Amino acid sequence: MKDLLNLVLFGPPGAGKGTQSEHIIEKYNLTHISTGDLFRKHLGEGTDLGKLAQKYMDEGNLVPDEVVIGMVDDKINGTSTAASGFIFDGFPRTVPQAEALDRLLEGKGQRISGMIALDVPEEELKKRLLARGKTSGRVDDQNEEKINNRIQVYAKETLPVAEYYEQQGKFNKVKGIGSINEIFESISTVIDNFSQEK
Ligand code: B4P
Repeated sequence: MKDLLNLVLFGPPGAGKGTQSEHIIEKYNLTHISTGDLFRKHLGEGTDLGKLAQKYMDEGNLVPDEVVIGMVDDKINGTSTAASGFIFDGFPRTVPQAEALDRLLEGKGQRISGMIALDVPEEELKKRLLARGKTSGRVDDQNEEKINNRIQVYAKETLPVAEYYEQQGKFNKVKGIGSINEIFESISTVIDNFSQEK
């Protein structure tokens, strides 16, 4: 199978992963896999998976690895190969998830092309999430305590994932403050380099 463009979009809660993904999928014709969106869909539909995820999400904790990995596996296998690759948004969030993703892709003769890590200071993250909480109805955006917990969980459980990709020479940091278009331009420059390296 030809080598596709498979990206990991990484960053703390509120860094703009979902926001930038919308632009990236359109420009590069990628299939979007956002574990946060998938869980919110299950939640909305009241599935068993949604009910299980809810108690973790509402508190800003991570959903257990085996649940997340199973859901991503299903999603990858259920996707037709018409797109030019995948963008993984908010996944992997732990090193075991990153290892599982490598194995899943390897089974399909694929690999991660690179990681893009959005860099945003903590004060700005809190401001953005509290602002979104006023309109989104998302329980996890609605008070400072939950937001602080998400940021702490990120530092403890998710940051090691950056190191995992750094060791593979796939880590790329992009400044995540400024206008959405400016940030998208920086991301595009990084992605165009991956494409040339392929
Ligand atoms: P996610 O849905 O991944 O949520 P997020 O980290 O809040 O989102 P993101 O960074 O995408 O922010 P956005 O673009 O929307 O996860 C939610 C929960 O699901 C987790 O806490 C966890 O419980 C669970 N979960 C998900 N994946 C998991 C996994 N792999 N393992 C275990 N558990 C998992 O941007 C935020 C705000 O900033 C928006 O309001 C946006 O308008 C604004 N914004 C964006 N860019 C901006 C800019 N340039 N300037 C100003 N504002 C900007």
